[in-house]
Amino acid sequence: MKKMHRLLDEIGRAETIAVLSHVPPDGDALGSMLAFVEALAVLGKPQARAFSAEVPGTYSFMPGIDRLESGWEGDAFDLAIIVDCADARLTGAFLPLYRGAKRTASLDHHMCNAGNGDLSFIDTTASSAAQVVLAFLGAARVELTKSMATNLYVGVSTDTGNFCFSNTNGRTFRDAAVLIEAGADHQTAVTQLYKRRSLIKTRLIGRAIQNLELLEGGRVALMVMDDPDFEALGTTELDFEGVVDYARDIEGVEVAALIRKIREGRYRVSLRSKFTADVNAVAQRLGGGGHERASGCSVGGTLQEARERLLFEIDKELRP
Ligand SMILES: [Mn+2]
Repeated sequence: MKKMHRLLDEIGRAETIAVLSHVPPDGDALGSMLAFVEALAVLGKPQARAFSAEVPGTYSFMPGIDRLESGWEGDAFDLAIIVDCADARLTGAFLPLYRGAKRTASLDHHMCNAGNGDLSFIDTTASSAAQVVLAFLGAARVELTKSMATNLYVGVSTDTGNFCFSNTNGRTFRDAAVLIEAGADHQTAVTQLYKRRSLIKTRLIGRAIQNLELLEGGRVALMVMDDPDFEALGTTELDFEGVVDYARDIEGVEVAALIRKIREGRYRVSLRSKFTADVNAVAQRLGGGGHERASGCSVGGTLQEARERLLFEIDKELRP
């Protein structure tokens, strides 16, 4: 709390303030930035600016999203604040802005945050950076507006897979309750974030499901997408996000994999597991990595070779 007040002092002294996060931004990065920059106006700094080189279309509904600026020039900022960012280098094109600022501060929830900034608030018990921002707003006695609440709610919701991931805890729900009571537009957020999908992506999912096969007595589900499949659909890289989950969610399946061609002789593999199999180990043995329940790698060779190597490695993680 004492440290939070030191940040308030820094804000008070600064004439020019920039708020930054990682690129490309996710819901937590955007929600944390937007709520913070709005709060800075309440704290007497309406000239504070927030930056993001791009904004994925999914988040275009977020209140105040248009005030994010994609570039800057001019003098060094008195204070640069980064949110949801374990490493300042993740700010991409804004790294010179951050490095050039006279003072820096960081608000984050990542375990691996090395403590960027002159002042840093790293709270790994928070499921999202939005909750670290919420704690700061509480310490600063900034009254939550409806738009701040909605933006922070988007951060909490997206970083916890809408309250499903293992980082969801009691505090997640307590903070979410505070945001809902402050007027967070939870219905709009949920509809925009989770009930919206392009026709192309919907068809891609259909195609992937059509090509799905069950192996190992139904414990492994494999989706293979060869290029004619998705080229015909006009998909982009982003459309593949989450497709493999449809395979994982089949009853009895422990490991799911989506193999798709990225170029001749090279296949991209997305891996998911449900309860016990360590797909991080699978991916690492194939030169990739990730988490125990979600990982990825790329495998060379013909489709047949890639498939065999992958299944061989998956097999080792299947407990009898
Ligand atoms: Mn986050």
